[in-house]
Amino acid sequence: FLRLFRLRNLLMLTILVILLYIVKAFNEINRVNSGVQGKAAVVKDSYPERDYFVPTSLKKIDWHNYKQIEYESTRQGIGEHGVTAQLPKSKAALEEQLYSVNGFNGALSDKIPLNRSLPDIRHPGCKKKLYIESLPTVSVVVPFHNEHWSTLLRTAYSVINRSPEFLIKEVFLVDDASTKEFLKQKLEDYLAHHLPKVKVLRLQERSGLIAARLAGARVAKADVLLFLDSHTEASVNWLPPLLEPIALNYRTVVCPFIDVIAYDTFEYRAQDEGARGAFDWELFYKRLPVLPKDEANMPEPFESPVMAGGLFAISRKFFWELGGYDPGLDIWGGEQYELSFKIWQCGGRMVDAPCSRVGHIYRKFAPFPNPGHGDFVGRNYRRVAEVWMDEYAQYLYKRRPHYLKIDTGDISEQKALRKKLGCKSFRWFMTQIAFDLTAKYPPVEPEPFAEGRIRPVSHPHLCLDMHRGEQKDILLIKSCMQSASTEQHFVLSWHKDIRSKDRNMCWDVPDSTPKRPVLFYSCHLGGGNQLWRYHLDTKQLKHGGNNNCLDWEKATRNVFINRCSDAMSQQWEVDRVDAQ
Ligand code: UD2
Ligand code: MN
Repeated sequence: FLRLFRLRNLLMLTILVILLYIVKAFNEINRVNSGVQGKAAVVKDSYPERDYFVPTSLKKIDWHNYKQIEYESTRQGIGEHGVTAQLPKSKAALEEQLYSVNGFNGALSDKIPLNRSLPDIRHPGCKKKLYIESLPTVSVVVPFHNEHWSTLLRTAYSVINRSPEFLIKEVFLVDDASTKEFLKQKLEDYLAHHLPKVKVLRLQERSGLIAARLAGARVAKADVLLFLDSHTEASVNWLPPLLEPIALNYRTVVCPFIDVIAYDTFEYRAQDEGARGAFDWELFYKRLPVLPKDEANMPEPFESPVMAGGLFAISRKFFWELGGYDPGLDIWGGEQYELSFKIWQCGGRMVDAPCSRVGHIYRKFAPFPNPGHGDFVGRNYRRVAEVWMDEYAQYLYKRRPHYLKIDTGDISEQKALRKKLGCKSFRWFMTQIAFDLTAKYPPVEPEPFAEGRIRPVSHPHLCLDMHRGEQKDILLIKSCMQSASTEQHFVLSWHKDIRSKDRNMCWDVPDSTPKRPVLFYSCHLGGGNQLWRYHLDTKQLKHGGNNNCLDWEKATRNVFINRCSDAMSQQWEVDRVDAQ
């Protein structure tokens, strides 16, 4: 009996040990990474049980790559640490030439190392922030059309050098039919030698950035798609802050803070310390102040209504659930709104991660020729408006009536998708998510307070005149034209600025010393130098919060600001004034 008992015990013990081993091995496979820098990690390729990533551990670890940080701190040379750089005068001709084809200083870029160091300008709280040790893998997708060689490669280097190796499954540079010979001939070869993880996909014909991103996304295999522009630089520990919110909820989309790489000096600096992405009713991208509750919570991720467009991470699963981008969007523009509206209206959410910072070269001008596709931006906007914006589309059309004549092409699939996913209304988006937008950008602008010609009470045959009204032009006084022509037609808008009728140029007083002129600058809606008030009783045009009024001198016909007084030369008549 004793022998039997022992045998049974032994058997059970053996089974137990075997079972323990199986569980341990299973756990090992499931571990997405060891989390510790440098240690080999097991990365799972597919998730048969679920088709999106679910973390296997919520333990938080320090993801900083201190070896890389230490190495970068020792680097010296032109453009290192993101300080302002410049070329010697002797290179002016080359500089000019590469400027005109790129819209930025390509010649200077060529002199700055491809793996240059960057300053750590993150919120101090980021330096100690921990992220879960189990993070999803990433496919980076970078569309490019005739990108300058060194800025394109610097994008790739920054991704490879500043990311944990085992999280980057692949990097795709998607060539949107570039015509530069160097890009066509040498890119694959260079990458194979220097950055083997980085692959090139080529589109047969110029199709635009949306088609290029879609092409990359279609072949991507990692859990998360991460899109970048082709002239960006990822900065210290940028990846974990983008991935953690997605690991915790696959329907969360995450954008990094976008820093500025100066197009002329390649200086790396912040554009601001965060903002909520928004738009005006011509669909220009705008930035609204961070909400106080989010400000108090920095540097935690905060919700943002729309993305800037080029730089974001999204789970592959959620991207395709949303149908990717509308493939009918052509070349450039509008896709940032389409995806943002879809994300919010169809059950996702979007956050900005302050601890993830990526630099971007904002070009001085876009150097690409229109590939003969007509007004593709207008058509894209109209597609987005028709499918997603419901009754709010009219506010766009009111400002851009010609959009109503643009043929959108077939949008039935987009509409069917919206129905299939049971997406919420645009009104819901405007009131629940972008609730702070309409105060600054009202769909229907209040009528201007006053409008028309502005003339001295004492000399009604003279009119204020903007001449061409270009940046930094001076406000003049001239003989009045018969009917108010655009040069003499001013709008005292509800923004409390005085502007040209249709050109968005505003009276601005950069120097408020008496006798200094009034200049024209693009309207910034920020008050300050552009703040004016018309006093119905005294007929004065009073500037800003100071005690300056608009004045002029008959002898010289100069118009300027001056200390407010009861001088006749400070009294002005406006054609039409809303007396209320
Ligand atoms: C912004 C976005 C950009 C995109 C665009 C609206 C940022 C920093 N940038 O304009 O990503 O959302 O708004 O559509 O948020 N490209 C092509 N084919 C083309 C044109 C461009 O592949 O026909 C590439 C280009 O090389 C770049 C990317 O698409 O990598 C974006 O173009 P951009 O840099 O001219 O756009 P940007 O930054 O002015
Ligand atoms: Mn760009």
